[in-house]
Amino acid sequence: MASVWWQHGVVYQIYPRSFQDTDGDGVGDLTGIHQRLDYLSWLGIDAIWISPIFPSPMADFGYDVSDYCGIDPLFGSLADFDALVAAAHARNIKVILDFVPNHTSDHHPWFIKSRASRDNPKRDWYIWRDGKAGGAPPNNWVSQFGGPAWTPDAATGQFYLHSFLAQQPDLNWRNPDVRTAMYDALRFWLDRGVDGFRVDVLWLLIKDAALRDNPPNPAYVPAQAGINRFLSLYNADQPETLDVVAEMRAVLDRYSDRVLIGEIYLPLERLVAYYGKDLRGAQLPFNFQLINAAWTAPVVAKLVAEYEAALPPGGWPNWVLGNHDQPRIAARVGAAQARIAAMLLLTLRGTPTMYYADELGLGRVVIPPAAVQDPWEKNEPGLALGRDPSRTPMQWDAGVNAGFSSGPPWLPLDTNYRSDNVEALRGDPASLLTLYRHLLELRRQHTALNSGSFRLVGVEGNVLMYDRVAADERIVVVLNFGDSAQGVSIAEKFSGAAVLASTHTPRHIELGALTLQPNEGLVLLVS
Ligand code: TEU
Repeated sequence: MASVWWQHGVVYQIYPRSFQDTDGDGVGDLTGIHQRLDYLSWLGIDAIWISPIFPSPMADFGYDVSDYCGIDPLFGSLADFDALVAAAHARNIKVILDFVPNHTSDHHPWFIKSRASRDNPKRDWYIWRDGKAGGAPPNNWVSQFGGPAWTPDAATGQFYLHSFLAQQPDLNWRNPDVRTAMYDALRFWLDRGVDGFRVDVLWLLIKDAALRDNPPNPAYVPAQAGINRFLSLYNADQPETLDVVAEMRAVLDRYSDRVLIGEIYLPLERLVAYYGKDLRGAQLPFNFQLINAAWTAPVVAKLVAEYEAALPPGGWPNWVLGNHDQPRIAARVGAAQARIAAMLLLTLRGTPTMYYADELGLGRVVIPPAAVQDPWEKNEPGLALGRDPSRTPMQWDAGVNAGFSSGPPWLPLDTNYRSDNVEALRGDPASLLTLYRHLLELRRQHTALNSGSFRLVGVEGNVLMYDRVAADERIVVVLNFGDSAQGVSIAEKFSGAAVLASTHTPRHIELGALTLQPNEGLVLLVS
């Protein structure tokens, strides 16, 4: 393998509250992740990205950080963290942390000082402005979680900006002292052996210097989240943001083999700018296109081709099917197509990121109103914006609380956990888990899959075909996005092909003719 680990490897996202609890409080912890490393080795992933584990009041479940250089006692201690990193590295698993630079918690000592007085040295670390006459906020910006992005603070009579909850005040990234402090935090973890960072809302860090009003969004309808009322012209994706990304990258580049991943929800042409000038930006600006795409072969073919074409020279692609903010893939496309999605994710060119429990086929877990946790759901109820249905506990076995915790879990388990759990599915040759593990193994074994070229072979009806080629091997992937059988006319090209993987019962290819069964996908070794 010519490429580096974050190129040929596979990232697995762990939502730590929901992976494995070891102290019975119903919330997962670092020791739990440590104890489950053997599962991750068995599965065959290369790196774990752990959602935030830092001290936090948990208003947004860790995305409100009150100390960038510690571990919240809910998850364990720094000693537990060091032990986890050592144990992961011993198994050749890299550890990626979640860095949340856009905002802190309102409990962070920096913000407590900043709000204390207008002349406090930390005042300018956050974004404070006078309201308009009559007490209106400084501008029309909306919080991602509903309501105005400004909250008045009685102590000093000004408003502070928060792109998310009022408990998540935005840092002022135009202030050089903020940058220095945040880069120090990165080094704190890099020195402890962390292999990289997934950076939260990277495209939001810098705001328009004049804080101008956003223009209304002509396409907005009231059934949408309030954030969609305006176009994010002045509160997002400002040109100076790319300077910050380059600076973060420079911090990582003082260490060997580290990766900078950016969470960026932007249209393709803007997303690829985050690779940076001369590729000195994020190595992996998260590519979320599969998350909102209509699930058909023509649509997916088009978006893959456009993405490949838009990449800067040398820019390494990546693919994401889901995360802790999105409906799960099986909820979006159904159980049969979740197998196609797995095959797609693990055979496209570029680094795949898996989301925990997607390999078990978890769907949308029903959360009774009284059990709702997500602050977004609480702020904007009734719009189905809640993220709890994708954050439920990992299902390890058919025992008490699915083996997740000895105590009541913080979110309910899926009712299917007695059958759909790791212990039951790992022994079943037809399970999605078995398919994931097999595809991960193939990806590791075949240079064509982990580092080879990509070419769109064609689309026929609802079947997508592409190939991956390395020096001495050609692998063809054929995916039926539909639920009816379909013949594929280019089958003669597959003569002599060996089936490396199938979503269905292992089968061989008839010479000169190939009819895909409904929802069937095949990975073929052609030569
Ligand atoms: O999410 C960023 C974010 O903007 C999401 O809310 C996203 O826009 C939405 O889910 C798209 O449908 C990050 C974290 O991933 C999220 O969990 C945090 O709540 C948020 O930032 C604030 O830190």
